[in-house]
Amino acid sequence: MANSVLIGSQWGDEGKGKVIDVLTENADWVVRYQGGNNAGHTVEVGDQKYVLHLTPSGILRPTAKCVIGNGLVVDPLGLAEELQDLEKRGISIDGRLFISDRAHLVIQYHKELDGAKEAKLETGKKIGTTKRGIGPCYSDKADRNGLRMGDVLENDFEAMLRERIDVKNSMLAVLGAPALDADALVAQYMPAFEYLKPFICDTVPMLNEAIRDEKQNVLFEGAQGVMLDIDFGTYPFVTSSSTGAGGVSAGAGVPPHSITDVIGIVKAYTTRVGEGPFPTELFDDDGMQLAKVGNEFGATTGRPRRCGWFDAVVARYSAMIGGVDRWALMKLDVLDGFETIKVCVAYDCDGERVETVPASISKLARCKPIYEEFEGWNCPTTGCTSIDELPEQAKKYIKWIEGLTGVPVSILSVGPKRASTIVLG
Ligand code: 2SA
Ligand code: MG
Repeated sequence: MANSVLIGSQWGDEGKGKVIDVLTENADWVVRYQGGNNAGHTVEVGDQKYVLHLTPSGILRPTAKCVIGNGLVVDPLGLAEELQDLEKRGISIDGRLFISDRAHLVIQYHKELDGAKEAKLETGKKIGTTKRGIGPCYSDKADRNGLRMGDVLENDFEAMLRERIDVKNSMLAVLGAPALDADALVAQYMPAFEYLKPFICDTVPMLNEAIRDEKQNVLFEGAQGVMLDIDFGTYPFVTSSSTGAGGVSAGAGVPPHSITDVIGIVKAYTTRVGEGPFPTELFDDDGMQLAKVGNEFGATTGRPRRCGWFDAVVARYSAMIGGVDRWALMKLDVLDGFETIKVCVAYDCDGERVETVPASISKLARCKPIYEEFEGWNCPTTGCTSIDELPEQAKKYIKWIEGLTGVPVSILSVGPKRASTIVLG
């Protein structure tokens, strides 16, 4: 039995919710291991649409157990609201959802600091964060003064919280932002903590038991993408967690060799929200067409996404770091109407051919894509439910992507519905 991980292999928003939904069919456990509610995974089940920010997507499969791992930063207000909403919609969570006592808490001051820091940065330096307090919360974790889920179970938790609010108010003052009212915050947060308490536990032993059990499948659900990874992404225009396969071990407390299957998820083109270099970004009609047909607006913030052609340099880089075994190739149908499709096969940087993603963002910003062109299929693929039904050119495009990246395509998506996801093996 497999322990799989699904990792975003571009800049996030590749359609993880949809693939997770297919993969969870056989999963006994679904585990988030990094990030927070800067993620937004959209899953459509029948005529119902769910956008999950912190809850693993497996919650929509009644037999799957779900873990919010230690590597996450959890906004308790957001999580309580999300879970209550699921309960209202008839999804049972009791005995199925486990929140790591080691996961860190995002409190209002993190969100305020996120916003205030961004506001201070001049244009061109702004990260374009989701303002969910992600960076400031991970900073506190690294700085060893964060609050963790397990603290909520302690008798002196309220005092701990008040002390932190005090300290953060002085930081907000330095940034010229108004102080927070501790009484109001405590009153606002305590009901959420009470609601979440029964779900908080030590998730590490239970997960290790599950991964050792040959009869159980564990699926790790990545958020964001490798190009937003704190180490390997386009730093500093990144999120603050390890978004790749390497994040699983640290973010869930399981051994690295327990992962037996790495699935990288990519769109048939590329998108990015927020700031930072993006070599294949398009500013022309083709870019508009990708945005429009692909409905490229963020699930979390509603922001329009920047669009461009598929970047094989990025895909190869992600595959190399994560050890990607197979691709989930998403939104192929968005390319249906293009006469000509382009793919970036390498970069030209100051006259030199570059085959991998450089660490320096100023170098990456100078990288011009070297494109190869491909004749489009110019007909709808949306109704296709098997690879055989695809137009010949679309099949060739898939083979071409496989050749350029060295990784086989094993899941293909040609539309938003469950039936439009084709599993190739
Ligand atoms: P933050 O808020 O500190 O994490 O922002 C830092 C940068 O990271 C970008 N960012 C994202 N970009 C794309 N998708 C994101 N989340 C997906 C969603 C979820 C997914 O649909 O919302 O695909 O797993 C995401 N989260 C953060 C952000 O724009 C900043 O550039
Ligand atoms: Mg998304």
